[in-house]
Amino acid sequence: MPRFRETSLKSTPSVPRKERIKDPKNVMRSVDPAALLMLEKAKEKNLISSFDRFAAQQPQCAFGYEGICCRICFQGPCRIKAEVGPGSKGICGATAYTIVARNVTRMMAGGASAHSDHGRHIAHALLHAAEGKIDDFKVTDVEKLKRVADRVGISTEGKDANQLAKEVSLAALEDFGRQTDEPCRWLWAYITEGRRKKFEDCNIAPTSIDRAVVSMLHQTHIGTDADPVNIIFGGLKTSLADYTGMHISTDLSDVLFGTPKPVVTEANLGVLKADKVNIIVHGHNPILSQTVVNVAREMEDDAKAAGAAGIQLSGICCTGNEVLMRSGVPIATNFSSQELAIMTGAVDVMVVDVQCIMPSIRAISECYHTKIVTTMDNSKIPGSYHYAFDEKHAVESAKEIIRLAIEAYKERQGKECDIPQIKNKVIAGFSLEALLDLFSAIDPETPIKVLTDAIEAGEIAGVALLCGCNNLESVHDNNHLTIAKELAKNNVFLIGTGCAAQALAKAGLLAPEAVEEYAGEGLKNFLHRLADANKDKLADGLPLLFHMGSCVDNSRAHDLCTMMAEQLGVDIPKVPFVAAAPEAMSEKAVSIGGGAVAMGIPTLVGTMPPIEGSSLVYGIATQIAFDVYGGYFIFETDPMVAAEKLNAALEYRTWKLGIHKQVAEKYGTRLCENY
Ligand code: NFS
Ligand code: SF4
Repeated sequence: MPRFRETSLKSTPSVPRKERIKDPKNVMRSVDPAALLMLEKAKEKNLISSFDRFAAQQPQCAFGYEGICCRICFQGPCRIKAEVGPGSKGICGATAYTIVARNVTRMMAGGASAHSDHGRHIAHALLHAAEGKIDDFKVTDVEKLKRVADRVGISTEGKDANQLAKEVSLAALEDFGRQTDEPCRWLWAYITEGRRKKFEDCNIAPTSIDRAVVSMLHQTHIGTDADPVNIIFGGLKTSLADYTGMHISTDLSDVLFGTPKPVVTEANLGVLKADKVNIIVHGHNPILSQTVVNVAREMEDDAKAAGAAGIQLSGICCTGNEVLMRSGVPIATNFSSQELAIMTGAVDVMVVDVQCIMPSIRAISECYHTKIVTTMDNSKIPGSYHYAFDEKHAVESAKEIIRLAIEAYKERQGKECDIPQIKNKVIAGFSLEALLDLFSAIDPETPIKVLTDAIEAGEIAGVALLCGCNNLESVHDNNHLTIAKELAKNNVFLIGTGCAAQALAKAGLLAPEAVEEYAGEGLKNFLHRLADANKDKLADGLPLLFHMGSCVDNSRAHDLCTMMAEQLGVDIPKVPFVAAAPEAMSEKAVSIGGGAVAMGIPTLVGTMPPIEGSSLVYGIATQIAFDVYGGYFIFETDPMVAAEKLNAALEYRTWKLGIHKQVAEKYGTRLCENY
């Protein structure tokens, strides 16, 4: 018997709300040594960063923090002030559970919109490339294109790459705007039979992405839905629309720019070079960043002619992950420390696209020679340079941006840089294809069996996906590192995406040395076996955590989980697979989390989303979700306890899977379908 019942994980966080209020004077809230050095410098120079602003916001409004502030109509804001009496409801009579449910599902709709718009942009670029309307992009990975077409049910017979790409991108665009009642194709094609049935039964299969978002905004308008279960289930539909958009983004980015393969590179602010032209790409959309990377290679000589030793590219947030995965571009830092990168004084241009870009980078850049370049119509920052990045002139725009960086480099001459000499080796680039390729060195017939066998044999404890953001509610990167190390010690096979993977990369956990330092015996043996079988391909060894890409690439992790389910002959709620967003903060994280739970995955969130104001909604997220979908949220802000809960969830699932299999074998019956 495992130590925990699965139900005991669904409790309230071990740190009470009051104790989570932060020390307003402490701005040194990071465990990243490079970030800490920069925060010291910032103090000396009187520069303000998000760390100071976080402190200045304390104590934060408890109504907002708990999700019981409603601003959906302007009779409000209404706040739930009392247990009973007129103060227990908003002016319209909305109760805490309605208000909390509406607020959180609107966040899901925001997240689904962000991911999906990014996917739509890629689908358009692929369509226009296939139609020959743009010269700067083409189908790079024909094999991936065929795999995607096969998967979503488009025949590849007798079609050339462009014709197929056109059909695939049109099918993807249909998933955004279908008006009939079939579910989104990219969702249906990639999930288990059990999930398809579940989503149909619960009426949460989105028919199109845009419609799911619009329906959610309608459902949460004043005076529409007051039923928290119905609202949250509507939110889950939006989350599955988000999943669809993420999958389209990943698939079509791979088709356009190539499916990632293992790369060896570095991470943390030490990747900046004082004697080079430093360009940081920041945001999410690979269309821009990948073009900048490709063009920079051709413009090395221009940089040298200006007296620089070359061009140094590096990345922040998910656009950084995209170019890391495909081109081995080093990681400068992650979300919370983005301003600190500029404070090194070494960044010549920071070029940004969409999402997670702090408007404050512009004010910080003012203190240096750094130029901030915005590129998207829907994402501008007053006072920065705007180079409209239209896909018809992508290469020309990228060249102009690089020329601007070279000019800025010249301007920097004679000024001092403060680059912390801190960086770590990184092995990344593990698309699902790359991961399966590693496994196939041991079992070429059924590569995924290498992973599931090791779990069934008890060598490894299961799989954990570490994903999501930074959130200064926790000490920067601390939750990520603590949880990863604790899970590794307990022999959990680790995969990662987003700013979580960047935190671990900066700290050296994506280097082979980390396996020796942190992995438990079983995980160590497993990774050694895998490394030995792949010596010819990856002489550098294997990392402790396998970096699968940006946040939209959580779709790769979902596919891994689905393959495990199919190999084990069960649905996802039985698979020893957990997800964790230890420092989540964005609407996208809420959307991704909802999707993971609907898929049947225990999902830890290490920073509190605004739902504590309704014990009913809290219960839906932690208990009812489990009863209906088999997945559930674990809210836990103490990273040591969080790791314990994740380990327990894996232990319980592995144990139960074993029992169910034994029983089925003994009595010759079908495998029990209960969670
Ligand atoms: Ni994900 Fe990636 Fe980072 Fe959070 Fe922002 S960059 S899309 S939202 S902060 S992980
Ligand atoms: Fe207040 Fe109701 Fe308006 Fe919300 S929708 S602000 S609770 S009156």
